[in-house]
Amino acid sequence: MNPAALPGSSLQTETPVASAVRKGLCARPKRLPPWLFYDSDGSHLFDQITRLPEYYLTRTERAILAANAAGMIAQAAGLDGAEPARLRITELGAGFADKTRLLLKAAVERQGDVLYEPVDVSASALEAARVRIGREMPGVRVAPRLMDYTHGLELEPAGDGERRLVLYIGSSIGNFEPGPAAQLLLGIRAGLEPGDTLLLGVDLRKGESTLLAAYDDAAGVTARFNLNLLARLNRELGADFDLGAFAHRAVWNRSESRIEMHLESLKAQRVRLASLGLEASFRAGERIHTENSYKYAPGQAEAMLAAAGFTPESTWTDKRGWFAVCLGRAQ
Ligand code: AVI
Repeated sequence: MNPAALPGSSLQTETPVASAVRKGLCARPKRLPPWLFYDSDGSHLFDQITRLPEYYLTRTERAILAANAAGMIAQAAGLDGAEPARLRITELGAGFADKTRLLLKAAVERQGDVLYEPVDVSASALEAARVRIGREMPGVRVAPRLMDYTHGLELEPAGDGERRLVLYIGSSIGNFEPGPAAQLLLGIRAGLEPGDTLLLGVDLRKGESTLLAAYDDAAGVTARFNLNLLARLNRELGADFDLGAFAHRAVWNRSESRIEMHLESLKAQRVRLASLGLEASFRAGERIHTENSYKYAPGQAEAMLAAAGFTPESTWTDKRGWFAVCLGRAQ
């Protein structure tokens, strides 16, 4: 049996982590969802990834925002022919990175102050964002919203004379398969009023060697990030994964236009997950698929916005055309 149910297993009180792992390790091929990366160690490793020389995404998007933040804010506030409105800014994911700050600063410069609503499932991430932004950015009032935005956005409408600008930056949309990505955008649109806007950051297709280096860096940080997933299962589910017996693999899947991350078993082995009452067996060379990161063609993000009920108004990109930030207005 692979994985085998061991005596004493109980499905009754399973946490989301436990049930995702049970489902993923019973699937063929085996897979684990990428949200499992982000425990405390994984979040720190991701933070290190964003500063790696090979990981061009964060610094390219930041440069686009730095050059265009004032224009983005002005456009979101009302270059669509309507009276310019005050903006409130809602961010999907609790960002306190300097990318978000660039937009908050531009909004404060334009309208004196701004209400900032970070949306996240993690209360501690929201609290950290509230404390840091509140302390470091006078003029920004932080109103955290504890919510899983992948199941839709339930927000009070913006006030009179106000419009909401939703930020979904960092190419986070790229970690969703096309169907769920389209559903996610529809869910965001459903939570907005006509005239509100969505600023979407997407990573664009580029040469294979650049892509592979970004997901398999020389210092091995991305490998540690991927392997931390198994370490997390050891910590949280009483598993006995031998981290030395699995290797990080990054693959460019050209036909699907995505980087895939896998964990490859270096030998035939059995792994016990005590709190799941499961034993998983692996063949030598067998992989667990842990992440997809889609890379979009120029114009594709605008088409995705249009399909979800947004009018794509502007796209900002860098000189090399590596990353795009698109503004769509809710119809
Ligand atoms: C969060 N997300 C956009 C990252 C990406 O590039 O797909 C996650 C990541 N995985 C490996 N490196 C970074």
